Amino acid sequence: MSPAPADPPDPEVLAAFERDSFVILRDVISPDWREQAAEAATRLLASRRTAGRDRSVDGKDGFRGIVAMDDTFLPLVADPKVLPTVVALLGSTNLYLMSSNLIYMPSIPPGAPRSIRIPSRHGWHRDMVAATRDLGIATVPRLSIKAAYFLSDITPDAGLTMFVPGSHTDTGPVTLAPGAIDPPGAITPDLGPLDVVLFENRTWHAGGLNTSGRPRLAVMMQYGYRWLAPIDDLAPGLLDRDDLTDVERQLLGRPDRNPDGSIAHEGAEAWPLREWWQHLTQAQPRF
Ligand SMILES: O=C(O)CCC(=O)C(=O)O
Repeated sequence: MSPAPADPPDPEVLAAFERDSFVILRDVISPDWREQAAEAATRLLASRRTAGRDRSVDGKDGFRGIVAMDDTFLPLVADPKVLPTVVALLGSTNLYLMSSNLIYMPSIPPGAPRSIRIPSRHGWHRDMVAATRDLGIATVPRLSIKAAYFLSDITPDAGLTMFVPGSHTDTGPVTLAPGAIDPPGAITPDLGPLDVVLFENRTWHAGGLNTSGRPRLAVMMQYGYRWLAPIDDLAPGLLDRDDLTDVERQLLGRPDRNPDGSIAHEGAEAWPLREWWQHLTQAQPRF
């Protein structure tokens, strides 16, 4: 199978990301897919499944590794409207999908007791906390890009992910005024239902406060270098499927192995994305 046609990354999108620490890509998903994905998400959440489940306080729920749980999510793996920007921002084709994360955030009525999004537990963070701890907050590099899709109604009170613009180059922790739950300058992106927002591991972000009266459903696809450890459980069954492209199989974690199972050189199995990128950009491979 060939990968879906794609356009080279838009330099203005890349510049906006470098300035703001996040960028919105417009009209990426279709209304039909969005509806199907919301149904698939609701089915998963209603199930008793515990493998990969990620429950938290105040009714937060979700799953890690959803691309292996329902085929509805597979088209996101190598979404042709997203992948070129991800490759350009990470500056490499030696990439894979570290995580596909469904996040269910219940609505909490204004004034109702809650244990998140309070001053002592405001929720602002950078991703890949272990990398930051090991390498230092000022020096940790860009390691991953998250693409966040929202499957439920988007209203100002829906609790979309919030960002501190420009924060990927900050060299210290985020600071909040006493009693505040958001740092100065924090914004909620102006997203439409078919849009996706990209951000990186160093972007300071937090789930907003959902007071909409409806649950908020989000899917976060996290791409990173193939030498980083996966966050989700491995899904070897997906790698053998013949209805996926080689690019998808790379992104789903095909290891550097020869067909006979022997060890191939490091990066060998990143050829699908490398060839795809060369074709897309006509660029000589740097990687
Ligand atoms: O649920 C959200 O909006 C934020 C999720 C988040 O912080 C994360 O994926 O790191």
